[in-house]
Amino acid sequence: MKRQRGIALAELLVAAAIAALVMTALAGVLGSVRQADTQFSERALLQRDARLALERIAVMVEGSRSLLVPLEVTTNSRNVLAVSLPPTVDRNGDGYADADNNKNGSVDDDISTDYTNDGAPGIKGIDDDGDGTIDNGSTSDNDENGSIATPVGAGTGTDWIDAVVYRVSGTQLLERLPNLNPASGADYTERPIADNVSAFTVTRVGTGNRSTREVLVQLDLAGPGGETGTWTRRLRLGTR
Ligand SMILES: [Ca+2]
Ligand SMILES: [Ca+2]
Ligand SMILES: [Ca+2]
Ligand SMILES: [Ca+2]
Repeated sequence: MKRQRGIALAELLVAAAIAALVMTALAGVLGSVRQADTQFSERALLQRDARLALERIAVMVEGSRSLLVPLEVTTNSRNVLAVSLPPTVDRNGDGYADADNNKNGSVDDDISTDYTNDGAPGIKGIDDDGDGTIDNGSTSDNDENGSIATPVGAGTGTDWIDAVVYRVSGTQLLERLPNLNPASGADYTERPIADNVSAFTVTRVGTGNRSTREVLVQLDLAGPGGETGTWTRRLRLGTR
């Protein structure tokens, strides 16, 4: 009996030691599972945010009739994208397109020399031509390139080109939309549509066909936990 009790004590000690080892190992496994889960969650969140933002952009670009920025002549990538508000957008449901400023049933049909009717060269607050200066030139220089194209808008300006703009401010991607029943092209609101933005890159795609316009839109996100990702969409105007 005495001998057996001695064995029992030794077994108990061994069992305790094994249990401690197992607990330590388990804690390590749980720790790495938790870390992987956090990384996976951040990756999933970034992916969701990127897809939502790019889908929003796609709705506007694919519904639009004109690509404003990057400019027609531009081959360089830009960090800004601007299109005319799609004629299908009627946010207040009054039966007139939001872009039909004079509500006569046709969109953007009374454009003056300031195409966007915002009192600024090109699109207000945007460096249209990417020369490093915002709103340089005269208000009738609609691409800010220093020369006035002829003929310019011949109308009185009651139904201008309503710009939808995507640009980065800090680490946010902003969407600019005209307000409802805007008094002018300077009557708009910007809202963030993505956080954790490290880069927004827009490139005109040469389609070899003058009647179509395409852009490649790339969104780079970098989460606070260190996860990063790049998402792209190639968008053709006038397909929605
Ligand atoms: Ca109109
Ligand atoms: Ca308009
Ligand atoms: Ca303008
Ligand atoms: Ca400029």
